[in-house]
Amino acid sequence: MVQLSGITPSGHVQLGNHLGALRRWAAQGEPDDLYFVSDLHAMTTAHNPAKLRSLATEQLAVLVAAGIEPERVFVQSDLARELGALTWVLECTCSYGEAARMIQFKEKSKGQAGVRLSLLTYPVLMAADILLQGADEVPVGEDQRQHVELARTLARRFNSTYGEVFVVPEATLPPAGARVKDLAEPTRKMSKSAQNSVGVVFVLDEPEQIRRKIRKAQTDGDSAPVYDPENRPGVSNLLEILAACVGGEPAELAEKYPSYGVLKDAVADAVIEELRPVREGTRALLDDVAELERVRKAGAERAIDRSSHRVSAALRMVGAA
Ligand code: AQP
Repeated sequence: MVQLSGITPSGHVQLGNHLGALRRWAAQGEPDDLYFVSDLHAMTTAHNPAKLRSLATEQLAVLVAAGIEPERVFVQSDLARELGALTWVLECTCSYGEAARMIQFKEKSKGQAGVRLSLLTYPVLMAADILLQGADEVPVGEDQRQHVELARTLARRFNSTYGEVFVVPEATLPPAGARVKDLAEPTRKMSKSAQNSVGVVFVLDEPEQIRRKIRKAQTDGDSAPVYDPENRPGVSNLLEILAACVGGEPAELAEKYPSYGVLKDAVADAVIEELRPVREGTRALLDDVAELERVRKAGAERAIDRSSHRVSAALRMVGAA
């Protein structure tokens, strides 16, 4: 079984990415699972090239520092030749209507001027990511399910039209985990590309920054902490973060803390300790340019070795090589 998951360098890695994804990826430890930095997906809307490059490098370092074996990690654009060729073959297997009906495209393009064509076609690139690696399972949230469904359709159509090349992937639900909310707007999820970062804890924030952000977190005004996600999303978010870091149930943890001040200090301590090894490991890797370059090159070579036969076969079967 090969599982494939990605993280997009649309901003600095935040606490939610760590608790909801990276930490689990590192713990899963299945030898064939693959994790990648999807930098090509960060280009479907206006982007800054230098920033994209540095965020992709940073994310690679964060993935490795979070404990994911370097053998299982790669940067998407290092496979640009293979993915470019396969995306084209898959675009020639996909109808315009199938791409245009993607809900994410409709939502993200609505009312926008100068929408990039790549916003329409990026689900086909995503299909290429999946099919190139022969992934059996793609754990995704609800918003990405339709895209994995498209990858399934294209794999089946290709296989039945030209011959068996692709594994037909399945969208799986990631195990229920912490859904971390923005500290300043606790009804929204914490996001690396949030307009306002006061409520976002980044993995590379210094301990004092983390403490400051948590002290300022919105806590719904009542005097004692109670776990009630519906009516008290701010304090409930803090309790969920604490539970994700130290274990236990949020409702039980609430009883241990008589005031918001004490709770916030405990959450800050827990988050600082949770992120410390990732922050220190990332910084060390970013300082060791040669080592990071070696990890990146080795990851790319392995990912290409494992998968390039599928592009060659697909091109041959469509009559293009
Ligand atoms: N707040 C969150 N709580 C729990 N898990 C989260 N993830 C993201 N935010 C939270 C998980 O992180 C993984 C990688 O995310 P992604 O790069 O694919 O994009 P995303 O889900 O859209 O993450 P962001 O940080 O919100 O990015 P932007 O701002 O670009 O939209 C995924 O497994 C995701 O579930």
